Formats: sequence, structure tokens, C-alpha cells
Amino acid sequence: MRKIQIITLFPEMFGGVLNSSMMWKAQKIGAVDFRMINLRDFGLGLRKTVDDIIYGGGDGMLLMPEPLFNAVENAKQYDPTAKVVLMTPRGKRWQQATAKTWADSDENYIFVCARYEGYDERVTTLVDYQVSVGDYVLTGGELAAMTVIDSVVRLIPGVLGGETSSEIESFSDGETLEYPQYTRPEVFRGMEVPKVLLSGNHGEIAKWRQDHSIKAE
Ligand code: 6GU
Repeated sequence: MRKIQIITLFPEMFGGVLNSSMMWKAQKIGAVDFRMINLRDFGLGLRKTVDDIIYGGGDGMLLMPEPLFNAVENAKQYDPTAKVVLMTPRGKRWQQATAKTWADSDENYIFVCARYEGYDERVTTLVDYQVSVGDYVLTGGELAAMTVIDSVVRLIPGVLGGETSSEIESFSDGETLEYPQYTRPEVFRGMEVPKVLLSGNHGEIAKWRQDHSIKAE
């Protein structure tokens, strides 16, 4: 069973995503186990403070190192060899090929969701990977972490049903994305399903799909 821990100030954001659809199925079949860690629990003092002003000036607040260090150390006690993943717009751009590599590995992960104003740089000494999901800024790392987790967990062997591994492979090269697909009815509001797809000729169908595959970029 793969273990995924998530350090966040907003654990409630994850409920809908982790308890629906494929992520729910992945837990049900014992492929993955999620553990939420509320960073607030590691806040300092009576007010459970997690952030403070920025040395040198600047708008907003930064996550202080101590609550984050203590939260990561708590996660490591539960899972000593887990890799620490810092979600940050400054990280390496997430890719399907990396999702496949992580899914096929035996690594467990501790995701650290930072707020967009940022974190004390000393936090990076704890971190194995820094990941971004794209060139835009989100309010926090939570949506990005959910994106990365979904893309990895669905590829863990046994989670995705129905598809053959070779089919999964063909969508993992980062280039061939998809061909147009149709279901019933054959004619909908005057729009017909391409005849070749009804032909039963597997060679012709494969060629049509190849010809109509969308390439990224
Ligand atoms: Cl990982 N975090 C935030 N806050 N914004 C992002 C991101 C991560 N990736 C793209 N934008």
C-alpha cells in the first residue's frame, strides 16, 4: 500500500477529491492510504501562529520554518523514508511522464502545500522534489497537490480498471493525447458517427484513430 501524506492549512479542501471517483476506489482496494496533517496543529503559541512578516520588507506573510519542520518531522515518524514534495510555482513543471515514474516506483510522498505568498527558504532543506503544475499562480498549493496526486494514483497498478497497460502507455508519452470518440446513438441531431468506427475493421479503425490523434503543442 502506497502512503500519501498531505500537510496543509486547509485539509477540508481535499475531501471531495480524495473521497470521490478514482481516488476513492484506490483507497477502497487498498492501493493507497491518505493521511491529512493540519499545519495549524503545529502552529506556535496560544494562537497557533504559522506565519510571520518578511525580513527585508515586502507584502504579506511567510510560513515560518518551525511549524513546517515539525509537521514534516511528524509525517516522517509515520513514514520515515517518504519523499517530501513542496508544491510551489517555482518548482519543476509537472508532466505525465513523471506521474508514470512515480506511480511505478515504490516511493511514498509527503506533500507540503504552501500558501502563495510563500515560505521561509530554509524549508527547502527538507525537500526532495519541488513541483509546479503550470505557469500561473494559485492561492495555495492545495489544488496543485490534488492535481499531482490524482495523476499519480490513477496510474498505480491495479487502480485504473478496464484499460490495458499498453493503452495507458500510449497516453503517457506526453505527445499523443486523444482521438475523437463516440458512443450511442449513431445519429444525434443530424450528426453521424464516422462510418469507419462502425465497420468492425480493426485495422481501419486503428489507422483512423492514428490519423485523428491530437498532438500536444
Ligand atoms: Cl504548486 N502552487 C501555487 N501556489 N501556484 C501554482 C502551483 C503551485 N503550480 C502552479 N501554480
